[in-house]
Amino acid sequence: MAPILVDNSKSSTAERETYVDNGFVHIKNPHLDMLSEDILYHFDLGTKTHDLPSMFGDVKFVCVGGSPNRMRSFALFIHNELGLDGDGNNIVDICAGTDRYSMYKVGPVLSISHGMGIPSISIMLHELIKLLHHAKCRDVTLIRIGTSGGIGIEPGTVVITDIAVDAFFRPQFEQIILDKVVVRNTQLHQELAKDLLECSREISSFPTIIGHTMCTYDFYEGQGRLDGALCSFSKEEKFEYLRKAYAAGVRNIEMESSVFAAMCHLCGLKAAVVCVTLLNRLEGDQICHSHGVLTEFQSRPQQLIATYIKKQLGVCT
Ligand code: R2B
Ligand code: URA
Repeated sequence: MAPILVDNSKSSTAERETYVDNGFVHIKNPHLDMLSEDILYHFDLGTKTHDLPSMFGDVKFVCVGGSPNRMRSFALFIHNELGLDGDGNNIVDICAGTDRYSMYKVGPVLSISHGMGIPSISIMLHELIKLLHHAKCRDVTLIRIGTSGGIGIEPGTVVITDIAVDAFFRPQFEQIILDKVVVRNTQLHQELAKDLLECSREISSFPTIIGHTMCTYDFYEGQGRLDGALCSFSKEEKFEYLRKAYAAGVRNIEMESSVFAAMCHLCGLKAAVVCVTLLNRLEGDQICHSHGVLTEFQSRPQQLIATYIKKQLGVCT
């Protein structure tokens, strides 16, 4: 049976079931209305067991990233940057009852880990978007801060994604739903991307650019690496592919941006993807920097987002 293709990538309303109105996240999934309780299983939270509006109602920024440790560090960092009371050591993992994701709340900022790859971040986003709805959050901005491989740019460069593209450089994400391939738009919020680039001008210690981000299903063969356990292509084919990606406007490669962009776009959420590049893929495949260099690189998107959040909240630096 050939799969049925449903192309919703050009229409913003074709399947919009969740939308932002008056700043609130509305969910129109009729099946959810039938539930007497909504259990956000992978967060270990629920509408009956937790008072979600009082726990999360004041959230304005949700920052997500792959690693639980990195998102804890970000929570501590933003705590200091916002000048909140205490030394931050009492910040607890709200999802401590599960080891699927970690979640920290620091004032109006939520910091959540999403693991690696499209399936992992997609599950997290379903539960996060329902959480924002149940908690009656208003005017929320979502930002993915992560790592990536650069193409033709200096390692350590921060790339703000304008649009996420797939492995064929198409600005779309294909979600398989029942027996259909549903094509979704991966456009990110252009004004937010520009505002973030503007913010980066205030931090002179590292380069920041806007570019397309390619999202893949794999780190090795899927990103044209020669150093996986398997490799079914030549060095020449690898470079031809990466050069084509560069010519198509791709400046970095990672593994979550397409579904993140598609889900946020469909739900009308203001969203950005900001990733540091750990290497230049035209120069190699292995990540050989010292732990210290990698830690400093990974702090760069955090510094940029902290600057942006402080500006939005009117916190003086
Ligand atoms: C960036 O880094 C991870 C792979 O090392 C993956 O989660 C991603 O998008
Ligand atoms: N993350 C990726 O997905 N690819 C890289 O090359 C580096 C980090």
